[in-house]
Formats: sequence, C-alpha cells, structure tokens
Amino acid sequence: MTVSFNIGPHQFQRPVIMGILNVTPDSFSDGGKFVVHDKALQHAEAMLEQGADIIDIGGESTRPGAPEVSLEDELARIVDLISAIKQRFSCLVSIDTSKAEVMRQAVQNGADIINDVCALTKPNALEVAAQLAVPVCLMHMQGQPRTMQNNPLYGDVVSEVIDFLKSRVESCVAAGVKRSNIIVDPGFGFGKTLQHNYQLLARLAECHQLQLPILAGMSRKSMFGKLLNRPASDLLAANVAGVMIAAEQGAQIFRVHDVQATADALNVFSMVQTSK
Ligand code: YH5
Repeated sequence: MTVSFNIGPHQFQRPVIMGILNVTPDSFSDGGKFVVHDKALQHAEAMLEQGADIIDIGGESTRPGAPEVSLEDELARIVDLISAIKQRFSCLVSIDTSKAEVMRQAVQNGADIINDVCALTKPNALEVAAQLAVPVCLMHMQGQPRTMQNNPLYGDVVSEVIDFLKSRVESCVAAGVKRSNIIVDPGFGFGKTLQHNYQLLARLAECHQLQLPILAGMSRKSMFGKLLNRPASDLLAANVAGVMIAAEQGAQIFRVHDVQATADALNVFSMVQTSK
C-alpha cells in the first residue's frame, strides 16, 4: 500500500516532514539581525539535509501566554529569510502566520504554503489566501493563544474539532480556495487539556472523514512534557512515538523540530507500509 496525496500541485508518495524554523527573538537569542538570519539559514539547511520536505517559518509566537507580535516586526523577521531559503534550497516553504499582509508578502517572496493556526479567521485572511491560490493549512484552536489553556472545555473534543474544520473548509471553498489546496490540522495543544490531546491522537483517523491531507503538530508540546514531567528539550522519544501513532492512522504531514529522528522513524514506517 502506497500513500499518495497532494499538497496543491505537489504530489507525495510518502509521509512529509515539515521542519520548524522559529524566527522569534527568543529562538536565536542575540542582538543582531544578520546573525539571526544566518543562523536561521544554517538551521534550515541542516533540517533539509536530515530529510525535511517543507521549512515552516514562523515569526509570531503562538505559545500559550506569548506576547502578540506587530505586523512590522513579523514582516522584518520573515520576508528576507523566505527569499534567501527559496534562492539557496529546493524545498517548499510554509509561512506560519495568521495575518493577511504577512501571507501576501510571504507568498510574493516565494512561500509555497500558508500555515494558519487561526484557520483564516483573522481580518482579510480568507480573501487574501483565496487570491494567492497556494495551499493552506487550517488548524483548530479553542479560544485565543494568550488564554486558550485556561480551562478548555468540550463535549466530545474529536467531533467538535472535526465540525470546526468542516465549517472552515466550507467557508474557504465558498471564498474561492480550491479544495485541493486545503490541509487540515486538529491543533494539538491549542485550547486542549492533556486528556483532550490524547483523545485527539487516539482518534486522529476520524479526521479522514474530511477527505483532506492531515497535518499533525505535536513536537515538544506539553502533551508529552506534562505526561513525562520533562522539559521540551528532553522529549525526543515521545515526539517520535506521537509521529508514529499519527502515521499509523494515515496522517500525512508532520510538523517537527527533530527532523532526523522523525525521518528515520517515518522511513521504517514507509518500508513496512510497502511490504504489506
Ligand atoms: C501546529 O500544531 N503549532 S506553534 C508549545 C510548546 C511547543 C511547541 C509548550 N504552529 C502548530 O509549536 N502550526 C504551532 O511547548 C502550528 N500545527 C500547525 N499547523 C506552537 C508550537 C509549540 C507550542
């Protein structure tokens, strides 16, 4: 059995790795802008050598409690970096943003995919994404990043996540986004308790009723850190376990920090798939 799926015009026969490249000031901690840019390029290159297919660039921190970033700061962090990556490497670039203007400038500078944790709900995002006509990842979140972890509540988390994604897919299609350009993501850690995250992981396959590629982003999140009582830097085996459990249920895209370990595990997974 060979998994085949498309991200817009790009076809894949195997699971896809999206390597995380954070360009928030706390991620490459130093004063100078050029140093940050240089380190980000080196990190992108390393992830590509390790097997990443997509580099996901984020200039806006969406961690719980993180301060909001201004449009100017976000643009300054990502625009030149996207051009530089697209110039040097042959890879896909996604832009992790919720702001319409960042989406526009990112795509104008070569970004291939929009990755929006707000699922195109911010002002103009839907219209701009439709106009840009690139693939978009729609993620589920309950609440807003700053407060989403204060007592998240669901009846059935899995069906509520699926219903939300269905409704966003319909809004996107109505606004002119092609269905073949849509990826869905249950949004691990975004307005969810430990139990909610594990129910979603256990029943991830139910998301296939949307009949769209599924992206899973669990890397270094508190669903592992809290369970194991370990810092984010010490969760490699747990992260890879999460990826395998999602892959076994047919998830196609994995957003991770640890590309090499994820690529090794997914290569073993794919070999087993092709041996069935
Ligand atoms: C995602 O799931 N997540 S940014 C808190 C952490 C560690 C990591 C407490 N962008 C996703 O990675 N895009 C982010 O430790 C995303 N799916 C998609 N599509 C949050 C993040 C993180 C947060």
